[in-house]
Amino acid sequence: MTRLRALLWDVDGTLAETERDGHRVAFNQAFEALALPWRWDEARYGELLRITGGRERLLHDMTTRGDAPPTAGEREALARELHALKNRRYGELVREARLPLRGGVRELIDEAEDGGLRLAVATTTSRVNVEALMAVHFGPRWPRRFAAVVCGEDVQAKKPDPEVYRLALAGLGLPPQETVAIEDSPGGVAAACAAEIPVVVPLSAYFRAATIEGAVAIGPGLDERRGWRPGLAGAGAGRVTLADIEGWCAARDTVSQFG
Ligand code: XBP
Ligand code: MG
Repeated sequence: MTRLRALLWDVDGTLAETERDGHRVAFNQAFEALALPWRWDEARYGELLRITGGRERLLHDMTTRGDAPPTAGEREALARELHALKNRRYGELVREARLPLRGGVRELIDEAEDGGLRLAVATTTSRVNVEALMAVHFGPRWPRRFAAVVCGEDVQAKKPDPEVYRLALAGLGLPPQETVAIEDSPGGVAAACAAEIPVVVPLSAYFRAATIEGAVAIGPGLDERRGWRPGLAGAGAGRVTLADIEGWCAARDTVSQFG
């Protein structure tokens, strides 16, 4: 059994419910700030999540609206302005402590560090958003704890492209089989799988009913032992531990779930 040497963390939906309670809310406040009548309710935002990248999401949404600016250049400029406003407001929401870490995240991070594993971030969100969230939850010295931090600006192609994961592996100097990704979305799982990294999926609010291919384990959250596939021994009280994750990854060596 290959020993795990690093945990690779997705951010949005995995570390915290940032999409529903953070980015979506901040996008709507940006629309309001520019006196636009547009609003994204939870259902519409859920549909839009298949477009990764906030600016790309805005541009896509504009193609569906009759009241969007007529030229590509104007739409680009508006998307840039809205995105900057959204990110500023998102940072404020984070600093107002509106976005707690999901259950079991801090415990697993601490356990991994205590066990000598390294940590990385692999996300397609903007770096400024990652920095805001991490500083609030892990303090100003958080970059010392994360050996590689790869964000949306660092890649040519966002998830489901595997580039973000390949860069994180290069930053860590590790082969994929010595790492595991923690992801919440089909696109994120596809990205990690394409980089040959085993993936554990604590489903987030938006993806509870999603079809997810290729993960080594899927369940309701890292703070819950019940409801995981494959199941966990002693599925009573307690959280998902590093030993559970190592077990799932080892089982994947013999029973491929990637086919
Ligand atoms: C999440 C995303 C991002 C965020 C918004 O990716 O797709 O676009 O919704 O962030 P991940 P930006 O789950 O991989 O972190 O507005 O900064 O793009
Ligand atoms: Mg995510």
